[in-house]
Amino acid sequence: MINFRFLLLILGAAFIFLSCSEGEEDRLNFKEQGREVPEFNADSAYHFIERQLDFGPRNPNSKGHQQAKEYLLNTLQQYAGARYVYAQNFTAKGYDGDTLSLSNIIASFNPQSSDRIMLCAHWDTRPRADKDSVNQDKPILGADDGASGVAVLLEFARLFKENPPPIGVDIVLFDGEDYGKEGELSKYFLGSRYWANNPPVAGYSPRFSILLDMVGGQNARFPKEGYSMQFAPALVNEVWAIADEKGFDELFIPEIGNKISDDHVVINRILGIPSIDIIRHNSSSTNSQFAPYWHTHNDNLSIISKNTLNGVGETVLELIYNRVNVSD
Ligand code: AHN
Ligand code: ZN
Repeated sequence: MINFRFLLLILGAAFIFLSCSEGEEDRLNFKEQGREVPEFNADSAYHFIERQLDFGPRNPNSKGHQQAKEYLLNTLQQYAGARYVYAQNFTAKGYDGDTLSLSNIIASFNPQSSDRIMLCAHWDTRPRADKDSVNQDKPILGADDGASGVAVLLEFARLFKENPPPIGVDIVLFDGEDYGKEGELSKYFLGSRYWANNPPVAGYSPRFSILLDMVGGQNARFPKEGYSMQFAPALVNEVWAIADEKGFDELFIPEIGNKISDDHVVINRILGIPSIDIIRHNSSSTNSQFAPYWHTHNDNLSIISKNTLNGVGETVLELIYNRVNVSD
């Protein structure tokens, strides 16, 4: 009799243990939810790129940077409500003794939900065109490298207001991502590093994070980025599977790409949030890592493709509204 009770106890404990650990795994376990998914408007996303480019280059301490910050705050406040938008202001050491005034911009949707996901992009642009053959010391416009990821997220914000997402969503726009000189990683990712070391909400632990970087160019290809595969392969595979189902398999190609240092690596390493990067880059076999216009003055509106924006937008919206396992 005692043995039998003991056995029950063990079985009970095992059951509780297994159901808890399964609950944990569910956070990156996806299933069709039978929910309606709002339609991504690529014209609107394109317009959000134009609006950012109107301010000119948006590198730290520039006039365009200050103006873009105000624009992003105002626009997000319009969609999330003023109470749920926050500018995390901080300073960082730049080159030549400069002090950079930087801001991460955060907007929360469905703010009551404790069950959350995170979407991010960098909003700053590069202060130099080091891959160009002319005017290398002039800041770039960053239509793809900067504005595109932000524009897709602003379009999401617009849709979140009209169609509240089934899970809490935080949009985080990082500053100071692209400030560093090539080979000097310590001056890249200034915003994500500050944010991860000083999280505005203590204990913040979304299910996962998706970084969008250079998601608007013509002829874009998104191989499965190497660090993303290391940190959150289930999420990568789900996103690429959705893209395949929706006919965006020429954009989201089923190849393992290089390992690209970017804001998602910072988030993974410092906070342990499973994070992936949807980033245009070339497959390992190619000589050049990035697009031909990367870090040149050709990264302007002329290389932006609404088709690319649409493929990324529709794929990620399907994930958010219809694949994330949420019981309501
Ligand atoms: C490096 O260039 C080391 N990583 C790519 C991060 C980046 C730059 N994304 C946009 N610009
Ligand atoms: Zn860049």
